[in-house]
Amino acid sequence: MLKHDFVNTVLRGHKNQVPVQPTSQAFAPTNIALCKYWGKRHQQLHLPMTSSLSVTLPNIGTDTEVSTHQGDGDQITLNNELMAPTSEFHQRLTKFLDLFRLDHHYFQVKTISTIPVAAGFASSASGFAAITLALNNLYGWDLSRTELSLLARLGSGSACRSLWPGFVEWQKGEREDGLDSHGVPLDQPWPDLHIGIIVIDAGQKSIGSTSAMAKTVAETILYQSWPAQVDHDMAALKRAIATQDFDLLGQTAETNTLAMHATMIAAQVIYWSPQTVALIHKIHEARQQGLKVYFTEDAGPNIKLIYRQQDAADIKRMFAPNYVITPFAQETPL
Ligand code: 2P0
Repeated sequence: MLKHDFVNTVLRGHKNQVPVQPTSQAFAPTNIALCKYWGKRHQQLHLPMTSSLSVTLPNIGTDTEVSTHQGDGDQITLNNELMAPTSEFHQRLTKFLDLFRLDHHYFQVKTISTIPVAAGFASSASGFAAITLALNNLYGWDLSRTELSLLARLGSGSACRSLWPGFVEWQKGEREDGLDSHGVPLDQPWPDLHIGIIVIDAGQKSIGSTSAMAKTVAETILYQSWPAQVDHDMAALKRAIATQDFDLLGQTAETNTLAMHATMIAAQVIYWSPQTVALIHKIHEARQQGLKVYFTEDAGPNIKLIYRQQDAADIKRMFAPNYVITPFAQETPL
């Protein structure tokens, strides 16, 4: 009920009961956090313990088409494959759609992930941002980006950062009802910034991030240090972005990732593989030799390199990233 009340509050004044068009389509990009979201203060409303800060990856995300459906349940396809109602994908999306069944019909949802299947990073951020945008069009709600961010958050916390291009802060908010916990764009471009994704394992992770973060919060006293780490890192990242201080940006993002993994390792959640550790050593050695390269890592073994255009050729030669993204050099179709 809590989630329904939240949705009703956000939709107040926009609440068309019936779709204004038969079908609608939307794209949303994925994002990578430089200061991580790790731990909730409210499970149902996806309210985070701390703020976080990400960069949006233009063109890598989810394309979603949604229409109403007269069958006896939601019909959901992912990359043209019909999802079984028992699948985790179907169940998670249906639970989200339940919040918007204003006239009690079902939905047909066609989802195409433009995230390469082999890239080994989660698509829930772009997925829930895209379905929120598509529903907004379908019902003609005409919501602001902030309101869309609030709704997308209910699908997956990190989705609330995927409504804008560039650097986006998810402000954790203070209110119990969660109406002040949403993305805020920084609007400060960094044209030569590169993200290089190194795929170590593209398979399903051993434990999903939702459970992993709950376990970390519940089971280790090391987590108590996390909010202070984030306060420090958020301030440093904002300073780095404002002054284009690349070393400060890279060092802070890398330290923040290591601190997040330290808290989860203390709770017996270990996403690192031997290749992850070897790669971290290789990055540190390259840096000692003068190459300006840093990394970040999410809830999985894969590594994302952070570097600039001037080092792109050396990075390609030394690390051969599987995917290279220039977040500010490409237009984000939002
Ligand atoms: C992040 N991650 O900031 C962090 C870093 C994973 C590691 O946001 O439970 O899939 O749906 O709110 O959004 C992954 O968490 O979790 C995530 P829920 P979500 O990108």
